[in-house]
Amino acid sequence: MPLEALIFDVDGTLAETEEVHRQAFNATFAAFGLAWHWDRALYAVLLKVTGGKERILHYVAGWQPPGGAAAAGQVAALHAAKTARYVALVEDGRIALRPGVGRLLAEARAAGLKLAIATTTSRPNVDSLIRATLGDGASALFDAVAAGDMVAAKKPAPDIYRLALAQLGSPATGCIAFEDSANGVRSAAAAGLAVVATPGLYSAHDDLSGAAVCHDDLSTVDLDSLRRLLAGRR
Ligand code: XBP
Ligand code: MG
Repeated sequence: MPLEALIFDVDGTLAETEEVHRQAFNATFAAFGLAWHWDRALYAVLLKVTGGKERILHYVAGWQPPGGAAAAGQVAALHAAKTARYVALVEDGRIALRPGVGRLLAEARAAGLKLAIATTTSRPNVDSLIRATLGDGASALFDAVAAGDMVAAKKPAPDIYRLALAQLGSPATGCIAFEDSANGVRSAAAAGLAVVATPGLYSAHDDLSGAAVCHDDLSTVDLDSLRRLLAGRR
């Protein structure tokens, strides 16, 4: 099966976004009068639960912070406010693509490959990141965007990758996924995809053994190496 498409995770893979997510969560908690603060060490633990709403509910259940019960009842409003803050921070230009990402996207498009996104994060976050890092109209680079609540079960479940594959109309055997985290690698691998892993700030110690290959970043990854990787799976 020839290489047809590249499917990218967003947070930690396209860009190091989690510090901006963390900042947006904390600012939102303060705006809602919640005396909560997620420092880096706590956030590393909470990140094991994917999805912002799910992460807030996990924190309330496990840490029982003040005001937790009431906050859980308005988690959708809390999360919508967090998304708005995150988008504003991204539009401020706080985030750059990780090394090699922009070049690999351009090479793939030039070679006629399809591009897709498969992420746990919310769609407005994806759109703002693509616009801020790749320019206005860059969403058109992607043939498929599977994001956030478009599936019921988030990573590590395979659903979001299955949705991206369905949107692409491509078989898993013709695609390669790019992921930074254990949850992401498990999700993509469970959907039958070969995975290229690039651990980031919050996933440096994750178990990425389900990936076909692991690189510090994507700066050394080119289409020839990806085609060899896919051929080697058969
Ligand atoms: C990472 C996540 C997301 C973000 C926050 O997803 O787990 O939940 O931390 O985004 P991925 P939301 O690596 O799959 O992109 O608050 O919008 O969920
Ligand atoms: Mg990720």
